[in-house]
Amino acid sequence: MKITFLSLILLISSLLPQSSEVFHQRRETVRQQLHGRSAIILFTSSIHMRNGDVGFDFRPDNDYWYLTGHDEPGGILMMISRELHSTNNVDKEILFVLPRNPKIEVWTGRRLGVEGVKRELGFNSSEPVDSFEVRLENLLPYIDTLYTNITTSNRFGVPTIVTDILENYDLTNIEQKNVGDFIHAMRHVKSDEEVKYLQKAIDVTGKALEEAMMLTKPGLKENNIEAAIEFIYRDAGCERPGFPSIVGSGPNSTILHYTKNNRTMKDGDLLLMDIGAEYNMYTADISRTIPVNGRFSESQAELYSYVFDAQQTVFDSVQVGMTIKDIHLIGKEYLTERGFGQYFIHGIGHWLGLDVHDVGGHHAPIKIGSVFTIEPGIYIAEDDTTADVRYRGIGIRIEDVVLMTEDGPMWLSNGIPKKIKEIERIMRRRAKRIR
Ligand SMILES: [Mn+2]
Repeated sequence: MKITFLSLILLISSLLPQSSEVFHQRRETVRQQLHGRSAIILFTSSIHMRNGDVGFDFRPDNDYWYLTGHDEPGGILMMISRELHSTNNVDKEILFVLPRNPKIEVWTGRRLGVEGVKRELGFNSSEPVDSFEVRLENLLPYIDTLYTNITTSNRFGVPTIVTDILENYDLTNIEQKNVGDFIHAMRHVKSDEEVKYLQKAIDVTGKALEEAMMLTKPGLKENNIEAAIEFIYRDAGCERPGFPSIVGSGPNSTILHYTKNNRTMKDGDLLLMDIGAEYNMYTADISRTIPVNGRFSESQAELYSYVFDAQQTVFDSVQVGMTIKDIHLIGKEYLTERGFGQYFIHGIGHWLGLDVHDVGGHHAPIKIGSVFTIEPGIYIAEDDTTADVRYRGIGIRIEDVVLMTEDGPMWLSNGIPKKIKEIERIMRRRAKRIR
């Protein structure tokens, strides 16, 4: 392809962070669905302490991020319905943030603060988090429905300023609902811009997998490969892995979410890598299974071809309107017909986006703009006497990402080596590399 100056500019600009206008538009779309005396409170977590005075790395809550684009701990978004806004003199939306504080910022880095939020995130109204309690206290008598993003899985991250209010105030006349009712349907369908971020995350993950194929050999440890993978992410400007990298060899290939990654790889092992770089908050999720010595054994190749063909069969039958459950049954049936259905012990895939297991659920229909994974697998533990001895200790998963388009399903992870011959060819190249 001939790259002109203009197309180069477009290529670069297309990967800029989303503009504040995108987030503003999303809030407007949410507000159109907010009726009567209702309000939304969306929080993002504070820093969680890891040990002593060291905190875990911060990453914003996805629903919060999706509506604000604010990437700092401790923020709270308050939005009210149009009706409430027109009958009361209350701001239609306020972003509460940690205020500027030079004495703290010299330790932990610059904050946007109230003025920065207005200037850079396009909010008309922003206040320090300390004002949140009074603002909510004033609002409560006027509302009958309160939408929040507090769920059972994230409730430990809810700032105390929110939990205190929910515990100490009389909310018996207020129905509490999950804000996901509005936001998750929006998050499910990806814009062109979101697909570009996902594509970048996937491309970098593919590069990392090729690098892993070139490095892997008997005697190296799983963590050597994990380190090479995550080096590529950071080197390419990705923020972090979207989930803990799974790099499991030999018997560890049959453990679905193995993340210790510290075993020495042996001749004859398979190595299963299930990994994903995160770029601009969007995560990839790709799995490849490779032979540690560079050549699949006969029984490994046999099971690999079943998994490979199961994945392609599912892809070939995917249509708009099907659910993840529907396509799961297609993959399950394929492997069952070959005698290995009982060793396919997880779902065929999931939605992908800001979360690796993105919002939507197994019963939501595939739409144009849906992004999801197809990841059949066969896992036969070393001591599984239900399988022929030559298959024991083999764990295989192949996972790729699909975008549903008007012309049908499209692989977003096309080109990452997957066929047995491609993988073996790449692994022969490792001999030429110095390590
Ligand atoms: Mn997955």
